[in-house]
Amino acid sequence: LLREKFILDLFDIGAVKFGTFKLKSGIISPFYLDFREIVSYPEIMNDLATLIAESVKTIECDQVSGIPYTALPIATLVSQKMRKPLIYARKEVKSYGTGKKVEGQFKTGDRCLVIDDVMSTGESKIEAAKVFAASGLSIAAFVVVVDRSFAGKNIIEANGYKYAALYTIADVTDILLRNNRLDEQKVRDVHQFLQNPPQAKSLPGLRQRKSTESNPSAAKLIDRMLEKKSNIVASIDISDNDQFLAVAKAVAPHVVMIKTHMDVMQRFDDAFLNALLTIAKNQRLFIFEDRKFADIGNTVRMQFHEGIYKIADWADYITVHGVAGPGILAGLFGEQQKTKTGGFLLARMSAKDNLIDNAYTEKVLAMGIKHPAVTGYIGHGLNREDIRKFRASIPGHQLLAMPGVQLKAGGDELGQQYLSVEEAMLGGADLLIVGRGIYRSSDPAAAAEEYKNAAWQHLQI
Ligand code: S5P
Repeated sequence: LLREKFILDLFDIGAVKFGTFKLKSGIISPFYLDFREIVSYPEIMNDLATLIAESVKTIECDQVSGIPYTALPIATLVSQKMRKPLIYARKEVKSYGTGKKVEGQFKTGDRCLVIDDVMSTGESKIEAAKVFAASGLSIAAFVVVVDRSFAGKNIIEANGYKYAALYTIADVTDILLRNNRLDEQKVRDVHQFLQNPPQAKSLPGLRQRKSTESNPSAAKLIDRMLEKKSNIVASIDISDNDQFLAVAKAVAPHVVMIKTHMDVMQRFDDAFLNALLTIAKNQRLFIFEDRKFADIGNTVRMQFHEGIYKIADWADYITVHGVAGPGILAGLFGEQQKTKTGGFLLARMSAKDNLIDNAYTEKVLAMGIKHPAVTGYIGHGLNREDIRKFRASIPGHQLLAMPGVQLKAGGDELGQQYLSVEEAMLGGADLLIVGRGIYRSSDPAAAAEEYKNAAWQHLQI
C-alpha cells in the first residue's frame, strides 16, 4: 500500500525520527519531523505528490500552492498531477522589480489549495492565508503531510479554513509499529506526549530571574514590580500638560512605570518635568521615555544627552530600534554603562503589517542579549502560543514588555492590534504597556487598578 510504504520510506531516510528532541519552544518531544531532504529522493517525492493529489480530489480549487521552502517543491509536483496551476507567496518581498508578493498568474477570488509539510502551531498557515488574502485570493483548504497535534488544527478551523492532514503522528507510529520499525515503548512515549502535550517550560519566577550582575536595570525594575505588585506601564499619550499630569497622578499608585512620548507634549519645561519626577518619586515608579532611537551611534548619543529634552538626565528606561546595528547601543550606553538608563529593544511590533520579520527579530535578540544595558525587549504576538515561542528565545534575566494590550482583544482604525491581558500574560509577557485602555477610561485610576489586578494574578513571581 502506497500509504504505508511512504511512511516506511520517510523513516528509512530519517525524515521522521524517534528519541529525545528539544523543539524551538523548549518542549522536549519524543519524535522529530524534518521533510527538508526529501527533495533528494525523487521516488519518495513522486509518491507523496500522488498521495496528496489523491486526498484532495474532492476539494474545489483554482490554484495549488506550497508554503516555502519545504512544501514548495512538493506543491509543484502536486500541481503537475492535478493539472492545476501553481502560485506561491514569496518569503521576502523584493524591493526592486514588481514588488509582488504572490508569484504566478491568478485572478481575484481564485481559490487556492495550500500545502505544507507539518502542522504544529498553525502560525505559518495563518501567515500564508494573510498574504494570499491581501492579494485577493481565498484558501480552498490547507493540506499537510503530518499533523503533529498541537493547537494548530483548532486555530486553522477556528479561523474558518478547511483543513486536512494525510497522517496524524499517531498514524505514523501505528504504521511503523506494524512494520517493526519502532518498539512499543517508543510508541507509548509518543502517545503519552500526545495525550498530555507539555507546555513550553515556563520561566522561573521573577525573583529567581533577577540578576543584578548581568542585568542591573532589569533587577531594579523587578524589585519595583514586586514592591508595587504591578507590572503595568501606563502609556499616557496625552499632549495637554495639565491633563497628562492629572492622569499621571491618578494612575501612579497602580503602575510601575509611566511611559512618555515627550515630543508630543505641548510644553516641555522644568515645571512640567519636575511635577512628573515628583509623582515618580513619591509613588515609586519609573519614567519610560518611548523615544524609539533609531539612528547611528553618534546621532543617538546627541539625541539622548543633548537638545531640548536631555533625556538621559531623567529617563529611567528608553526604547531603542535595532535597525542601525550595535553602534546604537554603544552610542546610547557607552562601552561601559555610563548611564543609569536601561533600554528596551523593539523586537516585534504591534502594528498591523509592520515590516519586522522573524529574521530581524532574531538579530535584534542577538544584539541585545550580549549587552548589560538592555533591560529587555518590546514584543507582541498573534496569540499566547506565538508569544510563548518568542519568549523562549529571550533569556530569563531580560524582560518582555508588551504594548498593544487591552482587557479585550481588538484594534484601532490605524492598525494598532490588541491582545487581551490574559493572552499576553499567559504567553509570557513580564510588563504590559497600556495606553488608551487606561487614559481614555472615564476613571483612569480605577482602570489602572483593574489592569494591575487582571495582569498580576498571572505573573510568576
Ligand atoms: O509595537 C509597539 C511598540 C510600542 S512602544 N506598539 C505600540 O503601540 N507601542 C506604544 O505603546 C505606542 O507608541 C503607544 O504609546 C503605546 C500603545 O498605546 P495604546 O493606546 O494603543 O494602548
